[in-house]
Amino acid sequence: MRTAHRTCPLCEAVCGLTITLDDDDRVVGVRGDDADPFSKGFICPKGASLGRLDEDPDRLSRPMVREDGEWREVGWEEAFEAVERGLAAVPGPERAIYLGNPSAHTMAGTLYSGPLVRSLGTRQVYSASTSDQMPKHVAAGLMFGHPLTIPVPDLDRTDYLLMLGANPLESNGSLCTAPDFPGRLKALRRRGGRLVVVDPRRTRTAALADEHVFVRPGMDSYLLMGIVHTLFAENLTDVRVPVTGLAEVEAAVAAFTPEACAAASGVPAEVIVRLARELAAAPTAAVYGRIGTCTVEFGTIAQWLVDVVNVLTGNLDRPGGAMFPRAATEGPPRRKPYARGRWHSRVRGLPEANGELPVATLADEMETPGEGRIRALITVAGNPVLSAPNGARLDRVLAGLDFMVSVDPYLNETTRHAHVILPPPRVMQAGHYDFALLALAVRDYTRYSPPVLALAPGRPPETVILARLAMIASGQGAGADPALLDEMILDQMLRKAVDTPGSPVEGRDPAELRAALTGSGGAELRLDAMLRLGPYGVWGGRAEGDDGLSLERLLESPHGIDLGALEPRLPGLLSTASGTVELAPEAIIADVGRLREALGRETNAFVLIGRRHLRSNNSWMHNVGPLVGGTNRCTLQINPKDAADLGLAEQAVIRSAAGELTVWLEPTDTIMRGVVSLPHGWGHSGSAQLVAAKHAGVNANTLTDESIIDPLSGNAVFNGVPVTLTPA
Ligand SMILES: Nc1nc2c(c(=O)[nH]1)N[C@H]1C(S)=C(S)[C@@H](COP(=O)(O)OP(=O)(O)OC[C@H]3O[C@@H](n4cnc5c(=O)[nH]c(N)nc54)[C@H](O)[C@@H]3O)O[C@H]1N2
Ligand SMILES: Nc1nc2c(c(=O)[nH]1)N[C@H]1C(S)=C(S)[C@@H](COP(=O)(O)OP(=O)(O)OC[C@H]3O[C@@H](n4cnc5c(=O)[nH]c(N)nc54)[C@H](O)[C@@H]3O)O[C@H]1N2
Ligand code: SF4
Ligand SMILES: [Mo]
Repeated sequence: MRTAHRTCPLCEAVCGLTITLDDDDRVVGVRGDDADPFSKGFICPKGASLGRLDEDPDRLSRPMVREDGEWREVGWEEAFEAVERGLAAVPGPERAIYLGNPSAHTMAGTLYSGPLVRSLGTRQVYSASTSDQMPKHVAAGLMFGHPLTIPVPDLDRTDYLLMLGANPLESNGSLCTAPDFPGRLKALRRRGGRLVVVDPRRTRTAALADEHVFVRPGMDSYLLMGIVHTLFAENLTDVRVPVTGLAEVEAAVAAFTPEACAAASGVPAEVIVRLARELAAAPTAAVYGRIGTCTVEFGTIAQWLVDVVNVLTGNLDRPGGAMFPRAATEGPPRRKPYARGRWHSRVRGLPEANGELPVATLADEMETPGEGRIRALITVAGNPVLSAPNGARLDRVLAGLDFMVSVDPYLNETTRHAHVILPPPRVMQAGHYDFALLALAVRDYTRYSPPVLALAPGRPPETVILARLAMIASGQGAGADPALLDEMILDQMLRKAVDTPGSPVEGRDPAELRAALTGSGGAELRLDAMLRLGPYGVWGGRAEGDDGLSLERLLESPHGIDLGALEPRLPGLLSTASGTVELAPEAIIADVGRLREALGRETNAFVLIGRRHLRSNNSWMHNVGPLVGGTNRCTLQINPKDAADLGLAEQAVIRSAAGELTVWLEPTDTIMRGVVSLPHGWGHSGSAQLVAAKHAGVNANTLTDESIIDPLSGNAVFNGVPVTLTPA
């Protein structure tokens, strides 16, 4: 028996785990790591099942090639040669890539998807971001100058938290990295703070709050507009950071009186006014909006308003408010102002955001004939057949591709359309560093987890799989040495650092710096370079001498290192053209017109929203017994009064503009009238996941409509989908 420590890679909470392995290297126990200064022993059922998930016999252990409808296991060299042939037949602009959610969690995805995208020579770049948080990036880019300059609520110090469209008691938090989110919310209440949750469902998070406010799906922007209107009308604004556009915001919200906003959002006017007064009066307060406010038709407006309120109440960038983390691998200061819409999609003319096109138009781009039609697709850690709007259409269209390669541990609803599947090794065999999530953490903290288990001989880590794909895509061939790519990237990074005036290594010799780096393999070397150059690094960050960070230092600290509470960072962090927080970006103010026009719009009798469950994660954790056991979770929640009015009993047929499903009903008074909720990630079919097949459920994204998006970000609309219901 031995124990190992590593970070859980399964959600955004970055919990430290203590893993017990037997002499045959089988995982016999997983518990929370009490010595982790950030997660302090917290663990959830998914983390506790990591061993089972990792040892799932249905995970692919060798590459698969599909020929004439038959799957065949092949060796790695043969698989990469098949990829080379498949990609060579398709010119760059007709190749596409889709990066799924786990690619934001793996070192492979965070370090190598950039080089892979660039080597493909295409603008057909898609990811789960446009099914998720793209409105946040666009709002942050326009207001703060960079799409990753995203503030997080200072959970541990705030006196008042207004949370919209998030349910961290199930999700464990998102765009707000906070292990033991539930415990942190309880602590907020214990110290006398107030928690208000806005959600069309009385969730477990809402049940824990001081107050729960029902809102009509997709309509949070009205609630927030009403709050901003009140802050101006009652002279409650207290701006403490440098801003431009204050007068424009005041003008833009003029029409959004609490009364008008109440009618549109379903939140009574007196509640809107009271929330505004409470936010202004609280010693410190933070507004936090998540998936329920992003995947809606006014998603970017909602994200903008969240931070407008944080600014107007004096809470942006102050302890207890909404603050900007300082990650250990943060790069040099961001200087270039944000730009979006630099190019547009071929078929629907939709603007790019963050270099990506909306996943809502992926099927159009594969299906519509003409020059530039997507003929080859790479998927990395994604299952868009279950996760993207109108997944049923994607399922049909993927079958028509000339070539598709998937980097994924499973043969599932999406990867079954691939010609080649390249399976990454087990989680325990991969090193882990949360580049993305630690930049959104409620405390500055760092932790590296080296692989717990060695790789089988000849089996490439996922970092190498992606590096080799990048080299194939750029024409260097299946035989090219992936280490050359790493050396090129390291060389560029170090050269840039020594050439940057004011950098801690300005004027030094890149070769000497390169020689100092340690680590086994390109990913560790790159991590070492980023840590050393970063704000706490040995090469001259904040700390002195031995206290500076490097890979070596992290390896000596297997439980992680606390880097302290968040500190104010404005105006230095801003990269807007004005150097201030731009409160009234032109594009957003123009879009407010759309929100105003929709004020008096007639609403559909029933709208659909989603939900998450603690023991699940999107589509891919239904193959582990302990995570799917118990009662069926793929049910349509409906208010019992609505079910009675419609004469619905056990099952119903639900229809939208995109499709229809027969669903099992779960009547519950926790959901507001006129709203029904179905979780996504189910609808398992054509997959080689034998446990999941027994708990198949239905694909909620049969109902979501890819023709409707949030126009500024291109984000998909999953919440507020008009539906009708009839007895089955
Ligand atoms: N209706 C509706 N749809 C939604 C949402 C919703 O709320 N409602 N939520 C959206 C959101 S927020 C997201 S993020 C998307 C997610 O969308 P996707 O990322 O497309 O879907 P996932 O189900 O997360 O699929 C993850 C895939 O990665 C594979 N995988 C797991 N671990 C690894 C690994 O280490 N390496 C590699 N290469 N692959 C791995 C899994 O086998 C699976 O195939 O879904 C979106 N879809
Ligand atoms: N257990 C578990 N954890 C997960 C995941 C998972 O699938 N399962 N997925 C991970 C991913 S990819 C992400 S992005 C995060 C998401 O993390 P969260 O944003 O916390 O996601 P949810 O738990 O879906 O909570 C969203 C809430 O929004 C509500 N809602 C729906 N529509 C609206 C609306 O219009 N307005 C308002 N105010 N509320 C609305 C829903 O009822 C739901 O309670 O979770 C991550 N963690
Ligand atoms: S909360 Fe997230 S990171 Fe923590 S143990 Fe559960 S799945 Fe893992
Ligand atoms: Mo997500």
